Amino acid sequence: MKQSNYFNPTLRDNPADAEIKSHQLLVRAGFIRQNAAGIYSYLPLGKKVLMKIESVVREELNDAGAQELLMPAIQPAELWQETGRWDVYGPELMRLKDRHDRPFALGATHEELITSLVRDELSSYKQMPVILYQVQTKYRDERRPRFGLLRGREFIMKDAYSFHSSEEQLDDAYDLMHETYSKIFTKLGLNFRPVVADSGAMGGKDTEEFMALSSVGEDTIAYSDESDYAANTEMAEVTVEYSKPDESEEALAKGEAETSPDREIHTSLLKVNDELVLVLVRGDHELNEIKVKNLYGTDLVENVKQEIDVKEFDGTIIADNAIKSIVNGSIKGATAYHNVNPERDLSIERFEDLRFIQEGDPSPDGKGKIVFAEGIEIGQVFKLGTKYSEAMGATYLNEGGKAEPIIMGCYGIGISRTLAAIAEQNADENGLNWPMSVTPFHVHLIAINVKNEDQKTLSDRLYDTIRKERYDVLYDDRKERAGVKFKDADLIGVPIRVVVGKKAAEGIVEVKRRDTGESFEVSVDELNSKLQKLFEQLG
Ligand code: 9G3
Repeated sequence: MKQSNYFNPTLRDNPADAEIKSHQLLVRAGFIRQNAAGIYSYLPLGKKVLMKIESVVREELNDAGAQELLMPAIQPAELWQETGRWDVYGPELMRLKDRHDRPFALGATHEELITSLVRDELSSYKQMPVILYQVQTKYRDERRPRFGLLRGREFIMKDAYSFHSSEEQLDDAYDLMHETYSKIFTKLGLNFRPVVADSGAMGGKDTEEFMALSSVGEDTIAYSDESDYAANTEMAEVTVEYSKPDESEEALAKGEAETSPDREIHTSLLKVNDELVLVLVRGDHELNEIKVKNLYGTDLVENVKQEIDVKEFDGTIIADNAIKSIVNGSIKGATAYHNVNPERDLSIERFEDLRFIQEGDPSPDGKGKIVFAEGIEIGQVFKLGTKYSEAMGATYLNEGGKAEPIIMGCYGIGISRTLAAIAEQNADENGLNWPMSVTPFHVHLIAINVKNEDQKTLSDRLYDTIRKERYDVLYDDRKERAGVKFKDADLIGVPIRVVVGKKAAEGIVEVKRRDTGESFEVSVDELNSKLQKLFEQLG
């Protein structure tokens, strides 16, 4: 492709609303343009990368035996009413009316749609297992779209759904998709980790997220420095055993006393369902309300802003396990106490794991210590069970001829989000830097001075000979100064650059790697073997 007529508007400056480098660079390098908040156009360079990511995803999914289909983005409201989700989701679910005033949703995801499809088609255990997938545009009206493609209101997702006649079959599909995702993200050159995303109970893994490590990620991962244990910090369980130091217990006294944080008792008053519960955590820890929700099996947990006197409180008191380690502790606030010995002075109903895990805590699998990292969620795998098939009457006849609800799994990859994550992980201060697996072009050919006959002739010739080797070549044949061409080439981030300059007459060109900046002078007749070697290195 010759840049002299390529639609690739590059910019010198960062767009005002772009806060992270992948967003800044994708706009400046002419890969995307915003049309509205969280809504983007992919220009030719961006579209080429999207297609490469999709082809890696398709290759691995097809290899795994999944079958590609395509569902509509416009979904009849009735389907979402059958599962009750029409009323569960608020303004995030984009809705519209057709010309007959009938209500529709713009697809945020496709569980309802796919279940309505299979309930008419899958009727026997003999037809399962089956994994169906699509690559489709999704719509979610995020309150605060930001970070470019990382959190958009229209985005591209590969969503897959699996259908089974037994839990074992679902487990096999789940494991197969987990393995397939690892292959995909490895091929895309991402630094990623699968993360336990559901109730931290090890083994009961029915939801995992694939996180691309990045400081701009919105999720925090707790992972072991010695094993492959990794979980969302809100899910990670704390397995520290606490015991009381042998220290003489002083008499309880009113009033404040200076103690170290690990001897302080922090109280949180919560309304759980409709019951008041006082939760105690040690001063150097933080209450994890998700764990309170999981403990009581409810989402109805809210903070009650009210000062209480723990000695007067006659509701339920529960404590994080670390409270067991406190001797002569202190409680601050309106009604302060010191020399508090929790098990002696407070009627604690139960000790549980209620705190957020911290860096340095032992990994729950007993191997190594916990380290934190930010991550971008680029994929997720779910065991759905029969939630949708029961709600929508999708049943099959089992071996005994009895109708059973179909058992389902679902598996997503954020395609456009993955593009941004790859950009985020590989970019440097000069611009984008694409791995060979997704780069929009393999070689960036630059003629320094197209008015110079030697340079122009040689460049035109190389443009043909390099493409004959099946390389995709972006040829900068513009009447621009060298500096402009190099800046644009750094921005766009094609992995290998061939520069035709002053030594064209001697048949010498420069070959340069975008990732390391290494450059080599090469004679024209060695060029193709040099490119071949570089390709092997860059994989
Ligand atoms: C909605 C809206 C937002 C949503 C959902 C529904 C997230 C919703 C969860 C999933 C689960 C899996 C298939 C592919 C992998 C993920 N945000 N989820 O269901 F209406 Cl507005 O999407 N779906």
